Amino acid sequence: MEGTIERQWEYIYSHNKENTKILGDKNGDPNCEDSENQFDFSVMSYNILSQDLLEDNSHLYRHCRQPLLHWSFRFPNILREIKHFDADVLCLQEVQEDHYGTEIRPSLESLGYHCEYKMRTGRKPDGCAICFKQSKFSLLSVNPVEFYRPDIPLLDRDNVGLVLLLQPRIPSAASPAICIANTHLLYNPRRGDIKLTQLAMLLAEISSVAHQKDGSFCPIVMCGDFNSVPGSPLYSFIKEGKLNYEGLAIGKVSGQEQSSRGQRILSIPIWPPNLGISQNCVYEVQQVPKVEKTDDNLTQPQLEKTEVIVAAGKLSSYLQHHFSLSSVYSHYFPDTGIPEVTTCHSRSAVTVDYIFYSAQKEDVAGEPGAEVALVGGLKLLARLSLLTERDLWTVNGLPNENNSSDHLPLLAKFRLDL
Ligand code: KL2
Repeated sequence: MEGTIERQWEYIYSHNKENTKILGDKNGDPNCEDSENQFDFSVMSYNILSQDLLEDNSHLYRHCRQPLLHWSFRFPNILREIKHFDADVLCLQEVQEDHYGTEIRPSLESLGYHCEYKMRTGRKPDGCAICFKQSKFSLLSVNPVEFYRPDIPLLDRDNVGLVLLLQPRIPSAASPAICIANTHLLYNPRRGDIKLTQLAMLLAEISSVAHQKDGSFCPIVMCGDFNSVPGSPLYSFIKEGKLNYEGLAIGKVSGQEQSSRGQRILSIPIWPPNLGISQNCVYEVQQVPKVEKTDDNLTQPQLEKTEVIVAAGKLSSYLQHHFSLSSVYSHYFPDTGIPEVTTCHSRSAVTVDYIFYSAQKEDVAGEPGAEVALVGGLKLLARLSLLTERDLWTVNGLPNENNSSDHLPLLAKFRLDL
């Protein structure tokens, strides 16, 4: 018997008595009640470890007893976990196509989920799925993103993303849509140039999907396995909305590897213009005047709103995006400073999975010029706490008898104030 580890719910917003109803039902979940002026929903991000990749990388799982690695053992465990947590939205990675068709989709549909799936391009038969409770949302649009581009040598990898626009089902009043994005970025620790470009492509798609008629963005949740660690340049770019990558070695981007000896530094710009994505991670529109196309002058309408002031000629080593995104997790346990991990096998134990969200601004609301762009805000109500590497090795690492992936599921509860 390997035992189990309880993961605790952490209530982030429970101090506000006015807005949070009595906490704690039988599962310890905050009591979520939708009303005319609020909509609560939960999101899970979970890399479920495709059987195909498990078998390709079997050296990572030598610590596991063989029978625990069979799909026929793993799937019932994964489904049990999903059922138990009962999230309104599931962002799953490493969903193997045949398992999706024969088992995953039918099982989730019978639990009341509507499922959308985007398979990787190329030979590996896995992909990303977003499933949502049909009782909570209706589907407005499905937007798959392929990061492979036959016309661009840099983009020769088969990773994908999936972006859905969902309409909350609420009793009466109108609610904005919610944009849910899911991705699994390239693993290769040395290829930060590709990872950053894949991220930019996902952000551009989110921009176009979440964009509302009045020029603002609806609330955004961006989940996935980013194959990058907290504090890395890629991670900081997501959170800060800007990155000066001048002189940065491509192997330093994701923080997975320490040494950058003999590595190329990122070229300026990172991706070629024919990708059609600007340095601020939006699709370039054809009708943009030609003057804006010179090397040193990347001025675009969106850039005028930002406060980033850079010397002329250096602008092009800056990446930007328009969302202010927060991370559900803080990546370290506050009392001990010990890192949280989202994946753990015989070669590594780190955080690479995230739930990012556009946070409601309590203090700066209405302050002119404080925002890069107007993005609809979500309140983080609660998260399911992660574990330390040491915790996980007490149950023989991952996968184990009860946790059947080499990743842990991440879980957050959000509130949208209407
Ligand atoms: O890090 V992961 O596991 O998000 O859990 O994403 C990739 C890796 C996934 C898809 O490519 O397969 C795993 N060494 C270790 N892990 C690898 C390797 C490798 N060489 N190649 C792929 N993966």
